[in-house]
Amino acid sequence: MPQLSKDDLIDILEHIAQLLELKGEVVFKVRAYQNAARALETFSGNLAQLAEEGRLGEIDGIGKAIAEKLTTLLANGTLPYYEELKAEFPPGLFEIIELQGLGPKKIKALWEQLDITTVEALEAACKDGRVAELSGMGKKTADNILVAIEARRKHAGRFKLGDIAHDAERMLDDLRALPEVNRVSVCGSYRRRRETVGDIDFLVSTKAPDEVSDFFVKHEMVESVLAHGATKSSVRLKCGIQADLRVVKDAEYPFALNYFTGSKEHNIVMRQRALARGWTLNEYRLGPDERAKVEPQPVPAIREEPDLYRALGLDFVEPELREDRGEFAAAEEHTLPDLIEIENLRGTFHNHTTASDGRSTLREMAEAAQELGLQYLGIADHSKASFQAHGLDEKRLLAQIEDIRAMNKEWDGAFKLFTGSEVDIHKDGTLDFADEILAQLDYCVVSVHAVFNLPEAEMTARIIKAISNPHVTMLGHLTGRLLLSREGYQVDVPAIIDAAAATGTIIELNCSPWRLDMDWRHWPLAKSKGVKCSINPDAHRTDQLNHLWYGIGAARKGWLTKADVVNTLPLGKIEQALEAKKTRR
Ligand code: DGT
Ligand code: CA
Ligand code: CA
Ligand code: ZN
Repeated sequence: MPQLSKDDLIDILEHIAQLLELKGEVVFKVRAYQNAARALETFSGNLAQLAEEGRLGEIDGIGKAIAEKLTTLLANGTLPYYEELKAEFPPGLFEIIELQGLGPKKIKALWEQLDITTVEALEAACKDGRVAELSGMGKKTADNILVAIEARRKHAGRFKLGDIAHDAERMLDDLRALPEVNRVSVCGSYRRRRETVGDIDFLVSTKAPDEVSDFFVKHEMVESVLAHGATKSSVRLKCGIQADLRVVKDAEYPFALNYFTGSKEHNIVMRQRALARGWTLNEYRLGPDERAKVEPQPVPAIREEPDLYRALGLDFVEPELREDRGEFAAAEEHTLPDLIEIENLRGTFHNHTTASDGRSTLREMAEAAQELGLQYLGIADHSKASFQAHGLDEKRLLAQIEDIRAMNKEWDGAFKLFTGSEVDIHKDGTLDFADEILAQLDYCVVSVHAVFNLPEAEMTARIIKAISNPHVTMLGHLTGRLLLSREGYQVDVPAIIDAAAATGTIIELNCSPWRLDMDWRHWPLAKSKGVKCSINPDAHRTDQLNHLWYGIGAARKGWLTKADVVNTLPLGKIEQALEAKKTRR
């Protein structure tokens, strides 16, 4: 069993304080636990070692009784006192405790007088007027509780990276602009570019923690303050997501940056590697482990994150790869990939215009692509089966090809639009356009847009049949998932990857932040089979060309390099890549 972390201990202390308050314990006893939690937050030494030496009570703010409990927790991972205390309460009450703005006194009154022990019962009692009738509550309290229950529902889930990235970057810029701030970064799942994010973690090093924390909690984007301290603050942003700020000394920064970037799984291996060298690693420092069974090696100076990796015998691991999915072996063997960067992109495919369901015209899309510095843009409006999306029939498609050819003459080689189509894959795997039509296009993407509910084997066969057509250049949004709202359809992804490899079909990384499909977890397999990726924004408006930023994050998370992604090829080379499948033996 892994040892409890400092954060785990802080959570337990805070929880004990809440439960004691709910029980009606004397104030000083409650305070003792709250103070101990605060003391741990700012403590930067080696907890495990102090505990082993029986010296936890020497930490300012931690008394003898709590020191003993912490020692037990660190040694055994559980604490009988805590387990017994929790057992005194109905489990549903713990969810009520989590509601914003409901203190222990009110929770106690609701429990004792109305027998309310679940959020559902609380909601009903607020609605039928029973809560308003309790002494010291009133209609206003009942209404506030309903708002808190609603907020809990809304915030229970996770957020799409694309829904919070703007706020995260803005806060980052604003923190960076403070003269007091020395170093700053976003950490956590955001820095690792996960497709969804639970909360945003900011880290700052400064000599003026109070000023920086005050700035953070008073920021214009903040809706409410959940916690406010010199080293740790939490807020709810107006967009709904929680954001944490950690403030450390500059010497602690590389360790905190690494710890709070995670993932937890990655951190565990980092700690083990430190221990193996006779060191302990936590969010504040790398130091000699006095309990070490091996003779500790001298601890090297660490100023930046790469120094830490080097000290542990590793090449620097980019944040996107820190999921404990093979990065340690590769970092040891110097075989980590040189990950793709946004500057590597030369163009992109799968974009819509007003001809189907897009909001920007062909010319607007072309101009926006040029402004982004791209050399080419692939158009792919819907085909006729997607009638809700105003899909193009053969006649309109051929007319669009003429328009594009005329426009390309204007640019005279400096920029190029590629003619294409996002062709629907029918239920039986046939395509929405005949080969004679497809043969006139520079490229085409094929996608499933209807009949999602096939059994896995049938869906897999349907897609494989579609991509076996030599005119099909790439496969669009492989699973059809919509993040946090629609599961992808049942499909055997490894079998599709094999078929793409066998047929020479490119697989799209649809980088609309609603999709990010094919998922980053499958790209290492695709790459190992030699399948190429095209990072496609599926833009329906000029500003959605910026989805490419999410695509780069997802591609990096999938271990992809510039060489794995076709739309890094410049004009003059990309044409051959689009033709490659048709000219295969
Ligand atoms: P999220 O917010 O659910 O999208 O995911 P993360 O990865 O941002 O997780 P979060 O915000 O709870 O914590 C940020 C990082 O802090 C996490 O990636 C690793 C580190 N961390 C937090 N709690 C623990 C822990 O109990 N043990 C270890 N080893 N690391 C932790
Ligand atoms: Ca987080
Ligand atoms: Ca967090
Ligand atoms: Zn589509």
